Amino acid sequence: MKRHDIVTIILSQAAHQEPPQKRQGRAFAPANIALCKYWGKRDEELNLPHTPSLSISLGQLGTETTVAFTEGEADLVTLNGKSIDPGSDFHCRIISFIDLFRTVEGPRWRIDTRNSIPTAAGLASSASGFAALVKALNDWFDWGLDPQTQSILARLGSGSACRSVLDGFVLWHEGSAPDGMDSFAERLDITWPEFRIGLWTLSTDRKPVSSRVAMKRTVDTSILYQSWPEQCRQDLARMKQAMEDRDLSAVGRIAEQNALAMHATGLGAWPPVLFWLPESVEAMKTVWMLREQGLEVYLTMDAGPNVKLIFNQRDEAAIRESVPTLKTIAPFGDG
Ligand code: 2P0
Repeated sequence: MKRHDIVTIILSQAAHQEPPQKRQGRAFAPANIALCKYWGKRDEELNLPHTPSLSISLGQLGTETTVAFTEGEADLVTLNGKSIDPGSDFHCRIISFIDLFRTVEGPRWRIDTRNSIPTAAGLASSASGFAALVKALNDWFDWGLDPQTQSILARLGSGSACRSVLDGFVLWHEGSAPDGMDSFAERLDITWPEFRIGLWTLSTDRKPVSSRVAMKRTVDTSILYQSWPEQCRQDLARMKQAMEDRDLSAVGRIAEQNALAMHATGLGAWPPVLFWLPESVEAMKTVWMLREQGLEVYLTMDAGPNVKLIFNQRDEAAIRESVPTLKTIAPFGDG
């Protein structure tokens, strides 16, 4: 099944199918951090995962996108006010995605994106980027699609983008249907005002291997990947319960073990996949030292060298003493 087939099916159910009546569409989507990770696809074309995953959306931190027609001869994509080179991967990925929603003959489009997070620093900017784009298209064309359906469209741009369509704790159902219509994101009905995520940025350089490539290599060659799907499902069930119980130590421990297991599958691949810098290892040791001193702080890491901390509001000041550069997010607002 091709991405275009899925878009055709979904848009046949949209409230409006005509060209946009509004001058532009605009939307914001938050970045998200997975607490149980998405790592490995059963379908590369549709970004269908081998496992379910669970994330926290980062409130006001994310991507704001505007879409409109342009008078120009060519499509225009801007990022934080600067136009993007049409030969770049970023430009190609966006154009091949918007081509799913338009005909070759029509006017060209202008896509303006603004990120409040460093692009390609392992802080999931492609997730908020594709989620904001789908939400902006839904606004522009007045499709009236519900969040679940928008999450399916966002997934076609980037897997983790399906979780960025929603706020709070978000579960991405792995699904089993070949067309992926049962692989969508859903918000968990849990509010936890004291829950905090800390972004410990160690490098904003572009990563040497993309998540897409790293995931594929891991699935294809890692001697450790076999155990991953089962661990993920168990972690996810325990994590959901721990969230319902507002049990920070359980949530933190499951998230940290899940992240380190994901990175271990990469080390088992060939050629090995390692996203960490020496500074990442130092940061991990700092977190473990703080825990030995009695602080409830846990870590998670994605496809990059940066470390994200999980803690409770009451420990923020103590953690900040050891990590002064930490950027703290209150995903449910200040509790
Ligand atoms: C996650 N990551 O769950 C995991 C953990 C990175 C590590 O989702 O190929 O950019 O576009 O579906 O979504 C990053 O992968 O990959 C990711 P594609 P994506 O957040």
